[in-house]
Amino acid sequence: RKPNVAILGATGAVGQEFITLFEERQFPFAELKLLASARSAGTELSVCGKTYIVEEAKPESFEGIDIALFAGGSISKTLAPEAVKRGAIVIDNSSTFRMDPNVPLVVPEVNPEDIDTHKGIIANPNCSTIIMALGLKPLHDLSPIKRIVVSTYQAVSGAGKEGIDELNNQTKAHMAEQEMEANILPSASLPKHYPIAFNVIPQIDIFMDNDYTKEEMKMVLETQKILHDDAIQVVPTTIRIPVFRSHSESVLVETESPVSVADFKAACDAFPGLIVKDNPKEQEYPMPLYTSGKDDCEIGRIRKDLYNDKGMNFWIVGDQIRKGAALNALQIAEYLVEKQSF
Ligand code: 2RA
Repeated sequence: RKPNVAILGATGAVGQEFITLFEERQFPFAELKLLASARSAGTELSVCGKTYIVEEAKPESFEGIDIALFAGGSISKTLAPEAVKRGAIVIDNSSTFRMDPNVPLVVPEVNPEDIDTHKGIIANPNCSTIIMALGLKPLHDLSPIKRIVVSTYQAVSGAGKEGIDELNNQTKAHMAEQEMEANILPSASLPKHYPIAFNVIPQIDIFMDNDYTKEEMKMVLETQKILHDDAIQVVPTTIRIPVFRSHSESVLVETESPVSVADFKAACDAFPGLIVKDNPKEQEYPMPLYTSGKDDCEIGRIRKDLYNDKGMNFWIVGDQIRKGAALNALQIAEYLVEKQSF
């Protein structure tokens, strides 16, 4: 049987990506409901050649729905329990339920077995965590990971359509020798904003009491949950750069015992969703311009720590709207459909 599906947040960046992926992957569905806030209700969207009218999301919208894909945002908190109450399985891209012990947090290539433990809600990890997890898992399988030091280079589309508009507008203003206006980054909710065009901002989301940002602490806690090991040390620095799409990450990992570059590369090669692009002689390495719009993440610059034989260094890049959000969620839905478990 094919599921009845709802997409909540259908008009946003992640929602639009769900629609593109439905078409590309020929995701099987019986009925489809496109939902959004009252502001976007009435918008017409075409999915797989059929026109749908976006409806305002209400608790009753989930009546008869088997799988509900939530694109993200604070609305998940109220509507996810309502959808579950009505029999839907919610795959949620917001951060609301990620650390709830009753909610599995899943990257399908890494911990698909956790999907089966769900009690109605399955959480999609944060984009930077998902992309890093794809590089970590093949290494973790060769020797357990003890410690990670990661710096991210995150695209403006991680901050939504407003982030994209801001980089565009600031670039145009700068080229026209006009003042750049900044209202969104580093975080729209904060009083102070900086231009991202021709700049780098070492803050993503708000600061926590320990002076790490919320985005950084997501990388710590979510990585530990996905890899089922709270003892893994993660030391992150998350940075916004003036790139439209695809996050990049420089990752230094210490494992329990030494792993050779050849073994790690072979494991990455065999790992689903990961492409090894690593040929220094030919200047081949992953770059965000070339991973955008693609399903797979790319890993390169693989080399040993210069001073520690248990240390492995790599650079990983992935489309954060696709694998970092919509695709990851849809892969979870595909798992449920394949198992007819909805
Ligand atoms: C960002 N990680 O890039 C966020 C989006 N979830 O801002």
